[in-house]
Amino acid sequence: MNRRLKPLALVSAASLAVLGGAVLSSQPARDGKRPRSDQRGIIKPTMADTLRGAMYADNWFVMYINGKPVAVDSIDFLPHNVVTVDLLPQYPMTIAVLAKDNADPATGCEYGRQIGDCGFILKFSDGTVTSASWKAKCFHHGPIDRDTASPKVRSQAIPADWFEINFDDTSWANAVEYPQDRIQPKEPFFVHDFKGAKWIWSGDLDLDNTVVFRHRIDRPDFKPKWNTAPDLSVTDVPGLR
Ligand SMILES: [Ca+2]
Ligand SMILES: [Ca+2]
Repeated sequence: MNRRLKPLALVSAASLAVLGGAVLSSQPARDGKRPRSDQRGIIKPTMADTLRGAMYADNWFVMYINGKPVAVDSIDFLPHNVVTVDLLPQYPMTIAVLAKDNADPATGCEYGRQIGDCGFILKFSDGTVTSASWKAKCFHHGPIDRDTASPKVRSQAIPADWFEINFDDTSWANAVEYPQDRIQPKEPFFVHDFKGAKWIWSGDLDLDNTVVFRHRIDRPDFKPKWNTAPDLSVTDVPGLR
């Protein structure tokens, strides 16, 4: 069967327990060498093969990797929070993030007629960080001209395949990096490792309210140490494929 390995997100204690149970036969040998294949030639990944991702969005995000949803901000807005996730990497890795400010779609404002700002930052333990090398495109902007007395917005439909590996983002502008004192992240940011990562958004940190980011990581020398792929299907779960 022609199966394509996809990153596996492990976001709950239950899923961690499932994976932990699944890899018992593949724990590293005491000499520290990689596990040998079993009598069937199967080499399973271990948690040592995974990487840890951390994301902070002002105010909300959903992230896809190689076309699969792997993380969603579990808190829409307040309090600001950091989302961490374990990922089983596969390169090339296409990261696609849809991020939203806390903005009323009809006015672009929050708390009545106030203008709120935004920001997104990400760091993976493989060294992947957000920067101006990421692509960014705004799909909802407002209130136009900062007119909160008579607020109007400009929006366009997000392409249905925005998260797909082969989506063509070549015409998109690069993300803009913003200084941390412009973002003013809350306390959870400072208890996680985001060293080296940059705060990014599209061109207007105040008025661009819905933004899609995309970034591809190529590691041509990457060779998985495992030779298995999931047998399960998630197509019976709404929103998953
Ligand atoms: Ca805003
Ligand atoms: Ca905000």
